[in-house]
Amino acid sequence: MKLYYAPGACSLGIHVLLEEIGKPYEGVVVNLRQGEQFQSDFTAVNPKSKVPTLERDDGSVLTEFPAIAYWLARSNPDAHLLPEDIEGQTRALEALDYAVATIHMQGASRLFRPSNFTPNTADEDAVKGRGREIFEKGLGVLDKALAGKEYVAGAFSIADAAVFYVEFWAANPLKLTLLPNCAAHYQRMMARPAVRRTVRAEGLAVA
Ligand SMILES: N[C@@H](CCC(=O)N[C@@H](CS)C(=O)NCC(=O)O)C(=O)O
Repeated sequence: MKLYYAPGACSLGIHVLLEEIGKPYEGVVVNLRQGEQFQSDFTAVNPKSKVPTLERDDGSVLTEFPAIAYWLARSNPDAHLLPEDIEGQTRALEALDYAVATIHMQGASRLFRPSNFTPNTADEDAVKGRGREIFEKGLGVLDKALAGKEYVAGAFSIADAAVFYVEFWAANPLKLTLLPNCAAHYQRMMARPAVRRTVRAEGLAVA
């Protein structure tokens, strides 16, 4: 397999899952700042111009964090990346979707790329402000969901990989103080050998 990723981007979560699984894969860095996602070498693989992108051993390509995470979990049952029971699976998907579709796509995207949300430079601070509100509210919801739990759906699952990358953004580039349950979850994640290997492989400086 080949994982196309950008250091510190949302692909961090899929990178963690690949390390948890432990099968061989190649990491390919896509430099988003230099616009490599729009160059033909990459768009030939993923015309959406986004990471994470996973090229499987048969050459087929998967995009979208939830789909990649779900496929990795279902095709590697020994890694126990999804709960066995339907309630646990549903809760894992619920948190995964919230982290990716709301906290990331609606909150962080406004904060990091305000120009994608308005044609007027003068409005960008307002866009960022709304992004911060969505991002912080989202982390508040996750903090409540994590009360009394080590991981989002009980045992470690694909949901934790998604929650981890938004916590990572909060703690690092955004320098926010995580609420207590998220802070404990973030530290628990950082203590996992697979997460340590991923952070090292991506060359990330962490708080
Ligand atoms: N919906 C996609 C979102 C992926 C995404 O937004 N990735 C960002 C990095 S965190 C990206 O590749 N951005 C490049 C760009 O927007 O130019 C998913 O779930 O994988």
